[in-house]
Amino acid sequence: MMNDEEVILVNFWSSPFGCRVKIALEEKGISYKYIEEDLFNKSSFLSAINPIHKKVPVLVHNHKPICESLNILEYIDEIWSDRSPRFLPSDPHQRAQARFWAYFIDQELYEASKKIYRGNGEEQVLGKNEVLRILKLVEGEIGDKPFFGGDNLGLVDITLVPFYSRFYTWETFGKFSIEEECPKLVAWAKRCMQKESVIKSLPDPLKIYNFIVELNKYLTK
Ligand SMILES: N[C@@H](CCC(=O)N[C@@H](CS)C(=O)NCC(=O)O)C(=O)O
Repeated sequence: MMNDEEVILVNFWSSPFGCRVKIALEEKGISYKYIEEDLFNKSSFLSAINPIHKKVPVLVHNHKPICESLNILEYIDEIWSDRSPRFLPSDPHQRAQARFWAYFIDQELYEASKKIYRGNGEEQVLGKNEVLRILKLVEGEIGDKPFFGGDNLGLVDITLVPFYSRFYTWETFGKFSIEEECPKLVAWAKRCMQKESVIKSLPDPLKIYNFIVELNKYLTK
């Protein structure tokens, strides 16, 4: 990386979306400045760099903002294409498949999981069943490879693994075991946890749990 390049990540510590960007930057060995955004009192800087959604993460590369985590992952892979690993396969069909699964996870998992820790009774059961349905579908895609990306982390791995630090919260609220239902997926997550990039980027599951308990109280005040 040229020394005059400036890379800034604007994020909130618990964000699974921001966690994706951290892992991607770590995997590529890109040094960056981290700015923690207060989502309860958003800065004018956030409004300036993400005027449409005012959400994190935002990557600011040489003063140019890039929004939406999956978009940021592809940007990182493209800009630093000379650095391994490549997050997207070179074969067009495999690349389209990787995008399909990354977008499937992105569109389905977070919303379904919220029903487990925000909902009660029937809604909670619905959330648990939806989460398991999604995880099982994704689990079916890994085959015999160590990672969805093959021997290295790829787009699908980086999209999904941040949610591993939320499994404890989902399981505690929903009273179920993901490992019992999706053993292959949990084995994959544990393999990911052996990567320095992932260990450094994932928040502590207990800290996430405590944060969600407090957030629930705040939201129902
Ligand atoms: N689709 C977006 C989702 C980003 C997102 O939902 N970020 C949350 C933090 S986890 C946020 O900024 N929330 C603030 C808000 O909703 O006002 C992405 O992938 O980057």
